[in-house]
Amino acid sequence: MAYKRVLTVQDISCLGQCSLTVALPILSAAGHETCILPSAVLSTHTGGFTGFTFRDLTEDVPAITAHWEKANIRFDAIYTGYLGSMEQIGYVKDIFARLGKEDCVYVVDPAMADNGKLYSIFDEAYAKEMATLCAQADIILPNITEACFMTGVPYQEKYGDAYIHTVLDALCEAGMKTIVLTGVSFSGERTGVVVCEGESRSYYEHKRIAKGSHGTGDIYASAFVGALLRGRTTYDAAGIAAEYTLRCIENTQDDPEHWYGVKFEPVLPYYIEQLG
Ligand code: PXL
Repeated sequence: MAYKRVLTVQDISCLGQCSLTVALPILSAAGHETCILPSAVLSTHTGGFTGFTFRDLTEDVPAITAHWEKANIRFDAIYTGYLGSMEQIGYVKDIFARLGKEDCVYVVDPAMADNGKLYSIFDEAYAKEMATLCAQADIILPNITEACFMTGVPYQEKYGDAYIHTVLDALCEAGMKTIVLTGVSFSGERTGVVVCEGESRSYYEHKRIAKGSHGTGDIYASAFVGALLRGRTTYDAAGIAAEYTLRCIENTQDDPEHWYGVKFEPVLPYYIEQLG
């Protein structure tokens, strides 16, 4: 098995089972060397907690990346999630240009919004800037809300096939390459992801659990990148990540005290098994 070195850029939410606290264990479980660049340190994530601390690490990024470049450190994949500031989007573009190996895979999860709303620290200007980063990635993993903020397509809670094609067309027009559009649900019982590679659009559908859960976008993206770097196709990696995320939610849904994230750790053996 090829041993890949992946860099992931996202925040450390000290408590909350999202961003780096899920990316690092999931990518490690997939068998990859996982390097991290923390974009910010928060006491908790921002979804449902009040009074959280937030230390923006933007200032530290240039020195860290300059050190890596000087030490000749390069990555097989660079995968970004929740960033701490607008300025960091520019830094990530620079990291893409300088720190990827020749066949590096660039994956962007534009983690900034859900259910029709931007997360608390972001605004529309950030979303537009994020769209320019997504256009530089090989693969992006937006949910419908993020896709709408990046393209200006009005967000709809209920939709059919035609709406999803409109959203994907708008992303393609904005220069996005391979798109894994998450949380695409045409009925109460089923949900899924659409994998769009040029003209080809394929839907991976699975059981839907009505209750929304924090951090599942990050779990999904991390499991996707882990599977992709194990040589799976985009569509297969999208399916493996979907099944793993579903089981993480199922493993948590009966515990009302665990409202802030999902218990993904006990399900890691299932994920590893799927990777073969
Ligand atoms: O799961 C996305 C995420 C990541 N990081 C922070 C967040 C959120 C979602 O709310 O607040 C800090």
